[in-house]
Amino acid sequence: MGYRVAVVGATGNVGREMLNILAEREFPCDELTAVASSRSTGSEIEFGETGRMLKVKNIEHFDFTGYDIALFAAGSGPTKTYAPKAASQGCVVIDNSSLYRMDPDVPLIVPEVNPDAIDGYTKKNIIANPNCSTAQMVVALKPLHDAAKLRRVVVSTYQSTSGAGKAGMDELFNQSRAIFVGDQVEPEKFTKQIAFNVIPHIDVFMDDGSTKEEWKMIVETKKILDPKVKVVATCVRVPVFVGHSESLNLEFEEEISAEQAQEILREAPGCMLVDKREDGGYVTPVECVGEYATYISRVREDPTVENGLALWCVSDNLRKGAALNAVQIAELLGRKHLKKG
Ligand code: 11C
Repeated sequence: MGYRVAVVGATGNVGREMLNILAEREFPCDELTAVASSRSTGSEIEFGETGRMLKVKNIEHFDFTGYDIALFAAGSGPTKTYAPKAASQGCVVIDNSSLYRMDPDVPLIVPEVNPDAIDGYTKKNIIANPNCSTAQMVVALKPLHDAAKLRRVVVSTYQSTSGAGKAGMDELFNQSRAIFVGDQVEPEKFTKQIAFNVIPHIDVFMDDGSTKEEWKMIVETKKILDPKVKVVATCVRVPVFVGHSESLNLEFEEEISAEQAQEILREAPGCMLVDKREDGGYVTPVECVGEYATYISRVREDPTVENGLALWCVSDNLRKGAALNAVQIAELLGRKHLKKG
């Protein structure tokens, strides 16, 4: 016996990946329903590469009664209206928006890092999925924190345009083409030209001069990993379609060598160490597209601080950063709480 599952926002970048990953991982679904806004109602979407087509239902009229799990990838606006409705109809919501992440009554889960925190989901029947930049970072940090107690993280991100949705990817494509043929380019989704450029600005500005993306990386890391860990982030959009990269500088309470860190990361859940210290012996975003792991490269000691390490990590932001993590949460929920069969 399997679950009755709804994917809300099924036609967007993340919703499509949710369907792909449910199919790839053979998530036990007795029923699977694609739900989206009225714009997509009635269209058909393939369930992964199974050849099975799902007719998209309208969120405005959708009844979640009898559904076990709803994976939401609909953005904060629709989530605010429909997630509480689904939760009150007895369906557990796993939400990819930022709306509930910092709610003390909603667990914020990365299964490799804080699986036991999921037990608190019953307060609201909602579980939050972190920001893509946070998810891959905490997967890399957790085993090192367990080994040597992390004190401070300095992170700079190199985030792909798919983090800004399909419109962000289209803008990169159209601008690149326009520049090649000598046409004028006007930024639309991004604040400056993204083709052949980098933009040190993701999400809105906060009063202290940081951006909301940077703030999310700080507060979400504290909630998932450890409230004592200090984090400072600089988040940058780069002209890449899929795959977020991060440069991390880490300070630990205890001594840890680069070699020890490599040993630990080689075995750690969700991590894939590719660190050959030679030309090409590291992972770049194009190589992680469609993959599950957080790839870690360039592990080295940072002699400018006590017990310091520097490293590079890359992951598919639509997968570990969003859809894969959500499906892993559903699997964890099934194992711990919603047992079937
Ligand atoms: C980006 N990380 O790359 C963002 C997208 O809080 O879920 C995800 C925003 C979020 O633009």
